[in-house]
Amino acid sequence: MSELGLGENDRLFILTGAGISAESGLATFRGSGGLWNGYRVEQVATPEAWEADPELVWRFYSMRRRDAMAAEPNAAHRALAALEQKSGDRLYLCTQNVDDLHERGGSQRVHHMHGSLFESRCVRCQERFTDRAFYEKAAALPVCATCGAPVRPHIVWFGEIPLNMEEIYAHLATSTHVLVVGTSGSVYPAAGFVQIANQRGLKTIYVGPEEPLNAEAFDTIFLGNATEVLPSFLR
Ligand code: BJW
Ligand code: ZN
Repeated sequence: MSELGLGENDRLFILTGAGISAESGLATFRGSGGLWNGYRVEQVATPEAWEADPELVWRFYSMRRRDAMAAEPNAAHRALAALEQKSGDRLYLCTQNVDDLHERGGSQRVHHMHGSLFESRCVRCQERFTDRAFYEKAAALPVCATCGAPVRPHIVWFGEIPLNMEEIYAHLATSTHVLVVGTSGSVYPAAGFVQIANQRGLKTIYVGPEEPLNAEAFDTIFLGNATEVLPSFLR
C-alpha cells in the first residue's frame, strides 16, 4: 500500500468498472467496441428492452457470459487480490462489473453492485439459478423449473436499484481512501461515490487511460492502463 500512503487505521474503498477487464479482452460499454450488433447498452440493459424482446436480451447476456468465461484475469485484478491479502477487512471491493475476473484473480470478497452474469432469477417466484450447468442448457430463453415463468439475468438494468446500496454507503462512510479504477463516471449512483467521498474529505484516486467524467472529484489521477499502474502503485 506504499504509494497509496495507507496507515494502520486507514480503510480503503475500491470501485472498479469495465476498464479493469479491458486488458483481459472484454469490451467496455462506451467508446470503441461499445456496440453489440448495432445496439447501445441502453437498448439491451433495461427492463423495457426485456419486456419488448426477452430473447434478444438473453442472447446478449449469453454472448457476454461466453466472452467472460473465455477471458482470464489480468495483473490489475491480481494486484487488488494481493492488496486484499495484506489488508484484510480494511479493504472493501465494490465492482460494477458482472464478470467474475476479480474472484478468479484471487479476491475473496467482492460486491457486484450491478449483479452477475452467472446468476439468474425467475421473474415471478424470484427463484435464483447459480448453477453454471444451467447456462449450458439455456442457450435460448430458459423458464423456471418451479413455476414456468421466464428466467431473467440477475443484472441491474437502467432504472433498477443497484444491489446492497446500504452496505456500500456504510463502507463509504467508514473509509479514509477511495480508489477508482477503469470506469467512465457516467453511470449513477456509482459515479457519485467519489463525489460523496470528496465532500467528506476522503483521499480520492483514479486510475485509467483517460479522465473520467467526474474527474473534478479526484485528488489524484493516474493516467494509464490498469495493468501498468496498479501492480507498481499497490506493491
Ligand atoms: C481502462 C482501460 C484500461 C479502458 N485500464 N481503464 C440522469 C442523471 C443522473 C442519473 C440518471 C439520469 N438518467 C438516468 C439516471 C440513472 C441511471 C444513469 O446513471 N444513467 C446515466 C446513463 C445518465 N442509473 C440507473 O438507472 C441505476 N439505477 C439507479 O439510479 O437507481 C436509482 C437509485 C438512486 C439512488 C441510489 C440508488 C439507486 C442503475 C444503473 C445500472 C447500470 N447497468 C449497466 C448494465 C448492466 C450490466 C451489464 O450488462 O454489464 O452496468 S450499464 C453499464 O454501465 C454497466 C456498467 O457497470 C456501467 C458503468 O460502465 P463503466 O464500467 O464505467 O464502463 P464504461 O465503458 O463507461 O467506461 C470504461 C472506462 O474504462 C473508460 O473510462 C476507459 O477510459 C477505461 N479504460 N481501458 C483502465 N486498460
Ligand atoms: Zn419461478
